[in-house]
Amino acid sequence: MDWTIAQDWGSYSAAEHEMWDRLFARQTEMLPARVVPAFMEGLYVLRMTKPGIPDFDELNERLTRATGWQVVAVPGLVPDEMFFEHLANRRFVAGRFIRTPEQLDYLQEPDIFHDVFGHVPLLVHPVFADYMQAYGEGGLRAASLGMIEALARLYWYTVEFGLIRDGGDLKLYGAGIVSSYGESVFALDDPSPHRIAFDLQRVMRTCYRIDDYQQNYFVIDSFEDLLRQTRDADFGPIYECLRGHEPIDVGVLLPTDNVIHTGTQAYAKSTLKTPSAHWLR
Ligand code: HBI
Ligand code: FE
Repeated sequence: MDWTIAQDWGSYSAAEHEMWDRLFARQTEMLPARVVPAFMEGLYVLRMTKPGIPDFDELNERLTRATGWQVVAVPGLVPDEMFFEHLANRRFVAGRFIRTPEQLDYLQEPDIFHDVFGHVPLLVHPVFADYMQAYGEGGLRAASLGMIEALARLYWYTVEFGLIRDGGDLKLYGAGIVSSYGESVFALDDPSPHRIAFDLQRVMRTCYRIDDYQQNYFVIDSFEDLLRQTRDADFGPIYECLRGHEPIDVGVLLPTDNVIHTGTQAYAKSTLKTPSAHWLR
């Protein structure tokens, strides 16, 4: 049981295709100036500009030719080790359902727009494709060492909510950001969040929120640098060091941080929820 199901593309309704087109138009109208160029290149290579929900069979013909990756449909979140197993074999698991109009701006569970529009275009980029597979392999090792939480933070602050330098600018690349209209603006323009240069151990110790915009964003220099820092790292000593340290709360800056922007945290303070335990990981 690998948790995969048929996408059954023929069963999507006109309303579901229209929802995809509505989300796609809203994002592609605002992303070109904000998102890392490799993302837009991936959209074109995969012909994702075609109207309607992408048919995974068509998508995979191009994606597999580009980097050996394929998208497989799953019913929802799959168990961590199964998730890592798929990534380690260049299979990206994607929900096949699409959000309803009421969920336009936020839903807790990743839908096909988050998974396919957000995550898949960068899988065309050879170095990012290598990073995602290395992440899967690292996840399987972490699972055997009881360090999944540290790996999940790395995923969260790179694959889901990462920023990247592009010349003198900061650009978006995290899927959780690029699939969200509001956060695509907030992550770059809002003075509230901290923007901190990526540091592997710092990220693996840093808690994150799943219920609202991030209070911290971490900035990589390039996908090459991210891959170099992770694939070749010896995680043994890193895990030993992590075991000896408390997690770092969201919104906190350390004296050792290379801070790119010191956030006001005004947004987080203004939307102060009583973050229950499951919202901080
Ligand atoms: N399952 N379908 C799906 N999609 C994800 O992004 C996902 C998952 N399971 C676990 C998971 N992500 C993260 O917790 C990993 O970082 C462990
Ligand atoms: Fe995701």
